[in-house]
Amino acid sequence: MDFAAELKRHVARVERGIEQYVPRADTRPARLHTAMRYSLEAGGKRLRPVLLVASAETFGARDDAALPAAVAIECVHTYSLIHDDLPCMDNDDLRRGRPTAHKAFDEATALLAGDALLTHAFALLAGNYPGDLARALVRELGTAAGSQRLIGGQMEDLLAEKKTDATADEVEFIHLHKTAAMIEAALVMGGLVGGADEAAQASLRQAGRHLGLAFQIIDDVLDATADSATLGKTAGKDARANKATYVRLHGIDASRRMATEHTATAQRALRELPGEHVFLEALAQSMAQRTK
Ligand code: GRG
Repeated sequence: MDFAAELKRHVARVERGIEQYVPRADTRPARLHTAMRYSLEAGGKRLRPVLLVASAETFGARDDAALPAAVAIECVHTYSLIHDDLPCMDNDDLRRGRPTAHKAFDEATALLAGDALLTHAFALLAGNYPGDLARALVRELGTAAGSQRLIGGQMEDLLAEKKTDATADEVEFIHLHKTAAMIEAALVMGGLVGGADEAAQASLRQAGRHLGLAFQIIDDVLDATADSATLGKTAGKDARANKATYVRLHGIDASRRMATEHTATAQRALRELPGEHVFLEALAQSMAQRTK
């Protein structure tokens, strides 16, 4: 398998899906739809939708069946970035190599664009899948993005900034909920589209949990070691904002070792899946080696 070519194929498919399944920028009110597309089209890595599409393919999903779900998860992810960058949260000026949405537009437009991306995701799931599958996908994404996962992780992250002594348990909670929940959901939603059975869904969940932790640990390491131009977002912010991170608790070398261990655990879970999962395993490896 040519990993780079496969990745390019999946990313191109996701970009095509975004073009197809999100209202055009000139849809009234154009300012809102322009802002939604501004953030969506800023060129993120598309990790979550690629995981979703690749997971669905592992279970033999027909071509493009996973696209609406892939666009839905990228919409929710992008909403979370827009809101995270707002002055009332992380107050950041740079995202995906561009001015953040509230800098390029204004705070109210950024807030509404985030809200609209979040709600659009669920309309996409409800409108593009048959009853039982739509219900399962809505439940999976709604749970992953909800108060006990993504939003809960963000809340604890903000609370931890006010403390000087975040524990390993608190850091793991934040990262499991703020980061791993959506990566887990991407794999499981792909499995649902492809008709994965309960056992396979459990393996996907286990893989997503460890992939998500590895991804966040690398994110912490990159924040401490890479520059803003490479990352396309402000580097070195964690230390300045007193963030509860793996690097702060364990140091860079131990954090890198932990990321390697979580990646290996995720790959073991992927090997339990039926069907062809070479691409997913290679993607896990490339996530561990990423430089941005
Ligand atoms: C506002 C509800 C709410 C949640 C915000 C996404 C988020 C939670 C915070 C952003 C900061 C952060 C470090 C989050 C952890 C998840 C993460 C690493 C997000 C960035 O994902 P990438 O690297 O981004 O996949 P791209 O731009 O490539 O899609």
